[in-house]
Amino acid sequence: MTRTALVFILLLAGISGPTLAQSGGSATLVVRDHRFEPAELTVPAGQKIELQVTNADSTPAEFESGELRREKLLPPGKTVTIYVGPLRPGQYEFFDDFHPSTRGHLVAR
Ligand SMILES: [Cu+2]
Repeated sequence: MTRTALVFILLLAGISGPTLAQSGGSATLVVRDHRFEPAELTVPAGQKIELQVTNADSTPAEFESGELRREKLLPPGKTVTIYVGPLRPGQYEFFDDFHPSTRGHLVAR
């Protein structure tokens, strides 16, 4: 291994460490035009997730999920924090209880 390659690997390790730590444990979700953005949200399994959910619509929404056992009002224009997990690997459906066709899911892996 050349010295340059070693430096590159150390650099990569240094970059990926903090980036993983940052994305692990938190995620953001937006309700806009009665759709979840993104409709599929990947989060790390096995740890508590801080979900920041913003309702960008001018009408109230309600984040609800039987699988995640959460129900939280999302006033128009507000951001609400919802804690979920630690989750086993898998898919977890959620929807807007005021607009049940507004659906999405978390993928824990
Ligand atoms: Cu409800």
